[in-house]
Amino acid sequence: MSEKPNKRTLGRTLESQGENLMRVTDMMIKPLAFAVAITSMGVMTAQAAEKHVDGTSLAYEGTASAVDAESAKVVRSPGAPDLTDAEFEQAKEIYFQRCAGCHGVLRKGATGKPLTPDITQERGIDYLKAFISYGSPAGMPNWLTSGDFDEETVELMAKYIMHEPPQPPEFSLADMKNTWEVIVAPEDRPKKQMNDLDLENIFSVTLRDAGKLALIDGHSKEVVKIIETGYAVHISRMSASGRYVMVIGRDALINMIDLWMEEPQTVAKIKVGMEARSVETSKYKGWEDKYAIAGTYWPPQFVIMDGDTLEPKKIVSTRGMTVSNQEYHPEPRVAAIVSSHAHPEFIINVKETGKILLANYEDLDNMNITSIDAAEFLHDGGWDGSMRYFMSAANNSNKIAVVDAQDRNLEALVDVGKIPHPGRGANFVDPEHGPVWATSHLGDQTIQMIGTDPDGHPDKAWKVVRTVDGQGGGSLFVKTHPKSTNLWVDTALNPAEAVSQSVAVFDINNFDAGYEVLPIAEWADLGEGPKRVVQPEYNKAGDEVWFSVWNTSDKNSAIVVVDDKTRKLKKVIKGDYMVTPTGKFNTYNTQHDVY
Ligand code: DHE
Repeated sequence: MSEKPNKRTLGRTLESQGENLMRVTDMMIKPLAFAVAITSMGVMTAQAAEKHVDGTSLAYEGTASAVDAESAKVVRSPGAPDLTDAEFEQAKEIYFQRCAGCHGVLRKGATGKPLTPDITQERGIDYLKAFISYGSPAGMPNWLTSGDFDEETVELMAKYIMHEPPQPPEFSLADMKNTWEVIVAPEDRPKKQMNDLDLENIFSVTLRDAGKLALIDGHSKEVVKIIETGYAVHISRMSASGRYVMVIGRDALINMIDLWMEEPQTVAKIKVGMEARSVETSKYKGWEDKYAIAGTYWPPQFVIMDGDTLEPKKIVSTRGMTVSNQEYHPEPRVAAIVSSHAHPEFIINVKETGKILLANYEDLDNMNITSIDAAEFLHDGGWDGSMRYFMSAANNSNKIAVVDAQDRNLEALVDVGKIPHPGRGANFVDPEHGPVWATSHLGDQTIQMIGTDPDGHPDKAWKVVRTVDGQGGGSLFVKTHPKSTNLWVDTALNPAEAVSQSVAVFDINNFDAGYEVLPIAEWADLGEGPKRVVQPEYNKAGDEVWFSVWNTSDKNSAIVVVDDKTRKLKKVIKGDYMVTPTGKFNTYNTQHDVY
């Protein structure tokens, strides 16, 4: 793993993430383990637990925070049981690793309930201990009965959350500049491509737990280069020119990789905060590659950087009022960011406030930001086929927010299934309903198509025009390609192994025929492990689909390439370097927003 300020914590974090995912899944497979789970209303039955699917989303969102627990300052609070310094430190570390993903760093609540002292002190220690021990049907794990915590740890955590939440430090322009490194200055970079790679068909593959990224040639399937990155790269995005790959890790480190160098390499890097998930570059005509932007989970802000060097220019806080209760939220995390093609703007999802910001980058000193009220817990999303409308999942509101990037306003809020999770979604022309954009769901088995053509099909626009059942809940990503008639749906977090290790594929011209299941993990022939099949991604030609077979870091993983037309196995890419592949991003499709 690459060098990081809080390496000690992160090592353990990585292990616990894998374990956490496995543990929650276990509980879902054996619902009796939930039988004693209590709620504020009483005891939860095994039957209720069996129906309950939120364990899936918990496994997804409950991963450890990259924020360094040691950096958060302890505040002792009146009315809370005393703790020694050592106990505080221990509890803080456990909280950041196990609890912050759902309850938020400042415990103001996200998908988990708020845990501020006004609430926790009123509930009292016995209630808190029971809750931590046995969990709840709303997704709180049963930390004691699962064997993760002993009685002492339960008591420690109950006491800890009765104190004010320790706040990690802010991250200023000076802090960013301290981490900023231009490894090859723009004037020293090549003026033309210095290698003979097909730069339109490279896959940038996250090797999550190795702290690395693999660039793989889409034709030969050979590794072009393995590049050291930050901790757990989350996504790659392409610069508008297609020359630079921008990758961001959970630890908020951005690597800017120049594909024109004889051997592609990192030419600039910067840490923009303590925890992050999103990066993008300016794509509006005349502004290509001028700026880059990154959004952070902690601190809650985004930063606009120089597109050639990553020099940080402008930081904007996202703290503010929620759209529903108009209540102050101290920690609204920045989720997906896309680059507008209609105006020189970035479109930014602010998760906890439910606001979508249109940040205009024409004049950073007099910055114009349009704030659109959408719905809470905005997460991922992508463009409709015309690239005028941004389709964004407000996942715990069970809605898709549609932003008109041209008119800069909210076009619609569409009710969909439970916890929509589209990735960037999938665009195609439905034989009955015209142009649609599709999403699958973490919380149910449905895949839903929303009409996206207000001019040609006004009666269908911004309505769910078709719902089909897939293999089950726990779906993270759907994908198709303009040249394909297949719609691929993963179910990576489904509790049943047979489902999480395979994908469903629909014929978009014949949904009535149902779906075919391809046993992707079995094809990879990897031996033991969870082997979750995640994130379909097309090659440039649209005739191959690549799937990650995501195993734990101590076991073998692979990428499986499927022929799109025949739906037959084409190639298994594996090797010692293939550690926990998660996302993979085709250069051309990512650059041009083809999905
Ligand atoms: Fe992701 C996209 C956040 C867990 C793999 N993930 C995103 C985006 C956000 C996000 C905000 C959209 C970025 C954009 O478009 O600008 N992801 C989060 C979380 O907060 C969450 C729930 C918990 C966490 O602690 O990170 C989370 N994500 C995961 C995983 O467990 C996955 C499966 C494996 C991993 O890397 O940890 C995962 N997320 C991905 C991938 C994308 C992504 C592959 C990009 C999909 C695409 O096609 O664009």
